[in-house]
Amino acid sequence: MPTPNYVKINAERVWQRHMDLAEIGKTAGGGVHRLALSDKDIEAHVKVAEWAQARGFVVELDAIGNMFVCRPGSDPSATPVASGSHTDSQPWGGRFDGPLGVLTALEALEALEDAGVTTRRPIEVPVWNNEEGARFMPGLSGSGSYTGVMDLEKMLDCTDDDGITMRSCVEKLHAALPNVKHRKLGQPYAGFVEAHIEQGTILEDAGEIIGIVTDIQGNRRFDVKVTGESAHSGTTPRARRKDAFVAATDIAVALRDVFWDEEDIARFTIGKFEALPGAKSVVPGEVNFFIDFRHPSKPVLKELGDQIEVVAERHVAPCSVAVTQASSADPMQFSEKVTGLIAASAARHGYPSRHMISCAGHDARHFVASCPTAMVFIPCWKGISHNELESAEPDHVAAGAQVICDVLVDMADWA
Ligand code: HGY
Ligand code: MN
Ligand code: MN
Repeated sequence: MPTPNYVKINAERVWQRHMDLAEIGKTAGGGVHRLALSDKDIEAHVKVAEWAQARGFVVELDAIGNMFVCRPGSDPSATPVASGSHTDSQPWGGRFDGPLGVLTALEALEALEDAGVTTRRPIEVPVWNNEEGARFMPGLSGSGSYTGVMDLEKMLDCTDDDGITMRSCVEKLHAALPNVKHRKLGQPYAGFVEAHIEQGTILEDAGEIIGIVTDIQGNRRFDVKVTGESAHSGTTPRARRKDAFVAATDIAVALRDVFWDEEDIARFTIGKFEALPGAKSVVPGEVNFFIDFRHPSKPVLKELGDQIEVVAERHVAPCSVAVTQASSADPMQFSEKVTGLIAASAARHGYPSRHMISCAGHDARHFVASCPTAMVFIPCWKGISHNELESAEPDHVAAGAQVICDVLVDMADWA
């Protein structure tokens, strides 16, 4: 069995790429504000495309605004393997959530190019559109449309809070890269691997460098609308009020108790809460809030998620409530064919590692059904993410890039 063509990545280059990309949409707090296909996110796509084209890699775009960096293999008829992630961020996000998966994979291609190594299969680096869902709900719609899990036209018709459609933003991306070829959705992959910061503290607490990600927990997300009656805050007695804020907060407190578990596995979050009309002397007549519920167990997702509407109805009088499920995704198990390669690479380089599940959602989930897929985690500072303070160590970024490079070399040689 010939020894695979493992090559050494360039640690300085991959770190500098992160710092350079972080300048695009940089916030005063040292994070990034780069919502999906905003001008800054489009600028980030153009920057990655420039880096790729400077190395002679082909860059392509598809109809949902995914971008692909492609490096040919010796067998052009072979199904490509891929590693990638996203450049869009949360409103006040960090420099590594997303870019780590794009830039470690780009580094792998550059290291192969530097070493003059040709793999059998072509290798692609996808930059998935709208992973975060911070601007356009649902998130993961780039990889979701690509794999057919989500409907392309429906995702293109999604609008942000200002009524701007995803479709118009994709058109702006295409216009920003006029010489880039378009390709149809759904190019199959023979294998997919994604590097990401852990967004938790397990690796950092254990002093380990590589997370061999075996599963992604599931989620259920809900829009909750509480309807009462706007009224004068000075003249309206409590007995006559239909105060949507009081009802919504009663529901929220009751739900917090329902979702509280001793083992602290359930993740129940109300991250967006809006009282309308939002005037200081008006009893709120409407409250809208968003629930993000996550759990590794499918039965628990069903049992607890189904409680939301029941509990809301129980606590809402004299107002009314509408609970709508915005999205859901089952827990997913990754392939041992790929986790085995990750573990072997970590051992080869002496990176302390562990098998673990992902509590965050990632584009990789969409490839589990169609090809061997897994993820590589590296630690991030105090597990902080979706926060401008998010940070990672250069050595850990380099280790992630080296493992991604090894795994791509292995997968690209699969028969
Ligand atoms: O929310 C998530 O799990 C991902 O970071 N977008
Ligand atoms: Mn992410
Ligand atoms: Mn994220």
